[in-house]
Parts: sequence; C-alpha cells; structure tokens
Amino acid sequence: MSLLGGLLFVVSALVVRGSSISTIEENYLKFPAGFLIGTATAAYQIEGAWNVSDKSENVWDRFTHEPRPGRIVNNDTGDVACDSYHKYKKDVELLREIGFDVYRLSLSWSRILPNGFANKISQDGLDYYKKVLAELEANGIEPLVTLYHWDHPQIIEDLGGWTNEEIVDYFGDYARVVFRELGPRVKYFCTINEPEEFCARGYGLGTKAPGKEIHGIGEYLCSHNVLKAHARAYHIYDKEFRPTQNGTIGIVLSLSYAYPKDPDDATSVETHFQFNAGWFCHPIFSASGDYPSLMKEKIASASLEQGYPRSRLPEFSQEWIEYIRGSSDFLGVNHYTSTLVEPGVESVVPSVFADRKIILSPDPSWPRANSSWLYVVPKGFGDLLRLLAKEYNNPVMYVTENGVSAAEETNDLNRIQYFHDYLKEMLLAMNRDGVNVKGYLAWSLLDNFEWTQGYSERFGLVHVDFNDPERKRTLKMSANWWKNVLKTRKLEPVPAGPQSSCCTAIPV
Ligand code: GBH
Repeated sequence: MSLLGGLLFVVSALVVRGSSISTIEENYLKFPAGFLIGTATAAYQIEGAWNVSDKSENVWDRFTHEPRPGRIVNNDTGDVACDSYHKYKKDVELLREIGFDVYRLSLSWSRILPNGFANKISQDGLDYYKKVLAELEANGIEPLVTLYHWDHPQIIEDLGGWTNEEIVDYFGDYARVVFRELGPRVKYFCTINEPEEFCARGYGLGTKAPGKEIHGIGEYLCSHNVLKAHARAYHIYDKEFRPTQNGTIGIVLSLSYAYPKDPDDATSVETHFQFNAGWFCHPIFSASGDYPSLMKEKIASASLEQGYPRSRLPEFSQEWIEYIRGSSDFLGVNHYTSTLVEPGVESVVPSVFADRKIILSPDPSWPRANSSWLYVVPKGFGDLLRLLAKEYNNPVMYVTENGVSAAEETNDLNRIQYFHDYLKEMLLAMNRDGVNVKGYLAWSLLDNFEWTQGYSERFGLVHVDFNDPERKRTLKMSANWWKNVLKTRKLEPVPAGPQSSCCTAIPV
C-alpha cells in the first residue's frame, strides 16, 4: 500500500468508525417500536369527591381528617385535590394534547365497594371509572389500571387492614369485581402500588395512613398479607379473566439503588438490595421464591437478640411459596433516587429499617430536588435496571413511576433535565445492555396531593392552581418537551436556560 493509500485507509477507517459509533449511540437513544410512553396518577391524590354518592371513607380520608397537628403539611386533605372526579375529561384532553400512549390511573376501592366487601357494588363508582375508560379509548390512550394505591376502605382497616389475613380474600373479591366490570376495557393491570412504603410507614412508623406505629411487627405482617393478596388477584385474573380479556398483570414496587460509602463494602449494598427489592421481588420473581435468605437471617437473629421467641418475620408454607412465585407478568418499577449505604443501626428499634443494620445517606455532591428524600442520581437508574435484570432473569419491566418535585413554576427546565438524564440511562440499559423495559410512565400528569407533604411538593407536568375552585390546569415546559419526545420517539435535548430550585446542590 502506498503512503497515500495507507493514509486514506486510516482516515476512512476513522470516519467509518466515528460515524458508526455516533449512529449506534443515536440508535441507543431512540424508543423501540411498540414501547409505551405515558404518565401516571393515583386516585386519592387527584380525584377529590371524597364523599360523593355512596363512596365510603377510606384510610386516607380518616388519616387526613383526624386532627393531628404535624401529620400533614398545612393539614391538607385530598377532599377536593385536583377534582379529577369532575374534571376527568380535561385530564384526558391534556393527555391527548401532550400525546401520551398510555395513562396509569388507580381505582378507589371504597368508591367501587362502599362496604369494603363485594356484597354491594356502587353503580356510581363503577360508572365513573367506565366513563374515564371510555374517554381514554375515544382519545386513543391505553389505560394501565392500578387496583390499589394506598386507599383501602376504613371498614377493612377497622378489622386490622393489611395486618389481618382476611384481607387476602377481601382484596381478591374486590379485584374480581374490577376485572369483571372494567377488565374488558383494560389490557394492563397493576395489583398493588409500593407495598414496602405503606407497610413500613403505615403499619411500622405510623407516619402514613392508617398511622399505626407497630414497627418491627406491623410492617412484616402487612408485607406477608400483601404478597398473598397480590398473588390471589393474579391467579383470579389468570384463571377467570385472562382467557377472554387477554391482558397482563403485575405488581409495582418502589426501588432505589445503593452505592457503598466505603468502596469495598459490597455487603451493605447487597443488604440494601435484598431489603429494598428482594423483600417483594424474591418471593415473586426469583427461581426459588420466598423471602431472600439474607433478610430471613437478619430479622431472625435481631428478633432472638431482642428476646422474641421467634422471628418477627412470618414464614410462608410451601404452598404459599409456590402460589406467590411467578405471580406477575411484569415488574412495575417506581424509581426516583439513589442512596449511599454503610454499616450501622437506625434509631427506630425494632423495625425493618433497623433490622437491615445499614444506614442510608445521600452523597454530598448529589443535587437535591424539592423533596427531602429525592436526590438526583441518573446513573443509579441504569445501575438499578441492570441489577434487576441480572438478579431476576431479565423480567419484563415497566417503569411505572419516575419524576421529580420542583418549585411552583411552569418553566420547569430542571424537571426536563431530570427526565432527560434519567431516560438516557434507561435507554442505554435497554438498547445497549438488553434490559427488558417495555414502557415508561412519568410521575405525574398533574401537581397533586403529595401524601404527608400535602400540596407543598409538586411533581406535575401540568401545573394545578389549588387556590382556584376550578383547579385550573396549565401545561409546564416539561409537558411541551414530552410532546416532542412523543413525536420523534427519541430523547430530545434540554432547552437552554436557567434552572431553578430543583437540581442545584443543596448542602445537607
Ligand atoms: C411514590 O413513592 C408514590 O407512589 C406516589 O404516590 C408519590 O406521589 C410519588 O412517589 C412522589 O413522592 O420523607 O422519609 O418519609 C415514591 C417512594 C419513598 C417517596 C419514600 C417518599 C418518603 C421518605 N417514596 N419517601 S420520608
């Protein structure tokens, strides 16, 4: 080869390599055909209309109405919230305007079954959801329906709620009514949203509804019955409805990623993973089923040290292990943030938090959002998705929630930056590393009732004016960014401009 030829060869090889790399990268940042993009809400957080028609009181109605100063910021309630019970047509119009493929909503159990039990079905309650589903269908938006997002009927709670094993039957009965009445219009069902959250905080720390402080015992009874109730709903769907309705059904978990404070401390990372993801994933998605052995051992040894005659974590019979194992067509991943971990004991003893014997903290370099717990760590999202794929044989996953709180503003460039950086990590995990994510839902369509934070934290793509009796809705800049993503079906750049409160480092 002549010198010139050699040079040309080298140059052209570089050009080819260069362009092929950038095309590969560009391809990585596209959403594959058939990928579902949507946004999510939950009944208690948006509907309002807490006592219309024959709807009965649920645990969040009770929790917010009980006069306990300090429980909820500003003593806010979900009595009116975004008034989506009356404004659902406007909500669907917003979904269509932004261009989303799917909408994840949840159903209010006490609106459908005012007695809690299946002996009485509310026609008005059913009609409301039928109207919402019809409106979605008319606008070409696919519904993803969550049966339970934290708001069970108060009467069920009076019987012990998630600590009473009877709830397995009650929840199954409720699920059957929903599948029969609404299932013909629904292809995607989620059973239960974030059990670790309402178990640990509703029955452990008592900071969320139903506000029971029975830590160390309550959260484990709750999780035990949640796993059984989830599996019951799954099997009812699978046997009685799937043959005609042909849909898919799974559980939704709140999953975070942990990095070790000391780079050599793999043990704390593994402990965090098993207590955070493994608690519910191992019984459902692992080959062997049941709680992770690490979790069983840690809780048993802490219980014995504390003088309990047996582990505070209940045991499943072999029949239940088999009944629960494999009871999900997909894993619903709610992901917001990551944490650092190190060995140590949390203050609330006994509790699921103390049993782990690790302490969580943010890295000081991580920017913080408008929620005290939400640090912006995009890389943790990719790392989490790869880890879940590796541990559970690459299950079908839907990211059922991901989003960020920011100041009350409509030029929410910081939120766009968050979505951009998190989506990039997800797309690389999928398109480069083969992780099986089939859909993504941004939290949330609307600013809404943010549980104990009331209306003080805003996660919406759409601003809601809570001082306006009409609850006026205004698209934020992030909603317009999503419009472009939905048009091009690829990751769009972040517009230039100053970013505010969220996503600038706040010292901790
Ligand atoms: C989701 O949970 C919920 O499913 C959704 O309803 C909610 O609106 C959304 O998050 C945004 O918060 O301050 O110590 O009490 C996310 C998982 C993990 C959020 C723990 C709140 C509270 C920690 N969550 N967290 S603390």
